[in-house]
Amino acid sequence: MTLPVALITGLTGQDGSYLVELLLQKGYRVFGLVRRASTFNTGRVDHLLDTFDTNRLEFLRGDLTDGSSLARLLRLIKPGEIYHLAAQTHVMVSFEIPEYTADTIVLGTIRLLEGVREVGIQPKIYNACSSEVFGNTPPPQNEHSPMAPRSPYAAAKACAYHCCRIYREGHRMWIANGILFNHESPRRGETFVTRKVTRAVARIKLGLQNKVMLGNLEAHRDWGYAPEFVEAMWRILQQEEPDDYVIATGDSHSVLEFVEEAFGYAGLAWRQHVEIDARLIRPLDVDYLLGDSRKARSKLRWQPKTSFKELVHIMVDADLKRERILLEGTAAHHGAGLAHL
Ligand code: NDP
Ligand code: GDR
Repeated sequence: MTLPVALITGLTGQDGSYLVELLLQKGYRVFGLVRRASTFNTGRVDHLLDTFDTNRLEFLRGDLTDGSSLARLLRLIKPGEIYHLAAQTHVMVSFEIPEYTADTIVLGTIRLLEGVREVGIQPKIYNACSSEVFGNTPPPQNEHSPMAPRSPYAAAKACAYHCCRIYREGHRMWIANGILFNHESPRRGETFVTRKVTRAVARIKLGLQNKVMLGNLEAHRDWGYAPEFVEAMWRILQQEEPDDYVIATGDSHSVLEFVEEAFGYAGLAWRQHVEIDARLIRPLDVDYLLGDSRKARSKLRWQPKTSFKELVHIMVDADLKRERILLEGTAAHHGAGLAHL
């Protein structure tokens, strides 16, 4: 029996790591695009290498900035489904490296789509769009809300979204945009605000640091749980016809509320540990995101399960566990000096 074949760009990222687990569970053969880095960058998926034989999961070297590598991979594996997740994903960083951000998001997407055309395959393609494209369009935001990007990242995501629609309509390709609102997990990158806070809470609780510097505490985000959001990506590609979907919880909280919940859960007083650093405040920020995902709920039969509080607790618990393990490792290396911790 031939297994369905999927290609994931961005497999080493937060979403890619949960998606590959889901696809392997569902019986897919999965290929992951992995870029070259000077240090190991497969930490989020290394656990899978032991679990699955190499016929089910394979990493292939490539880069969104290198169209020839994308075309070569497509020719080699001829995937039936492509989950295009790779990107420069940090909004604040996009103000500092706008060209690279646009190169990965806009040109990277075009290179991938052109590669598909050149190789002559007809896969179903998922493109990772973002709620950032809505900017300060009043909440709740859905598939019909105007896009008003407020960062180079968001502008690039809006452009890639339109490119995907143009290829869908113009070249009759099967491409769907998932307009996902923020989704978090213990695997979230450490420089995004939720993980920055939960990691700091754990380290403060264990006496490893005392302060955390933050920027805008007033911004509101609709935060969901990443494993549930990758399930929506898969459901989008199981539809007969390609379409665009907002994926969100419909519950919005401020950064300050996240901080209060995380510190409170660990029994800490946030005011004693949080300081505002003006350098972390963005030239432009998105004030209030709250998604209306009724279309996905009815057409995809998808719905989120994890509440805001549960999400915060999952992340704090995971960081406490991780920091304790790291601490024990340090104690083992450095001997008795740290044993009292
Ligand atoms: P991450 O930042 O965790 O992962 C990004 C992935 O892209 C990593 O695998 C990274 O590789 C890879 N990547 C970056 N640059 C390149 C490149 N030049 N060539 C090849 N690969 C590259 O992002 P998430 O998992 O959180 O997000 C997945 C996608 O969904 C992204 O497109 C993001 O913009 C979008 N999105 C995310 C949301 C969220 O809340 N998480 C919400 C809405 C949209 P490496 O591991 O080597 O760094
Ligand atoms: P976002 O996530 O920009 O929504 O993009 P991030 O966690 O970076 O910021 C959320 C809000 O928190 C405020 N903030 C801080 N942010 C960071 N990173 N660091 C801080 O110290 C800090 N202090 C306050 C920000 O100003 C902002 O208002 C994420 C990414 O995953 C994108 O790729 C994705 O498209 C969107 O979510 C949906």
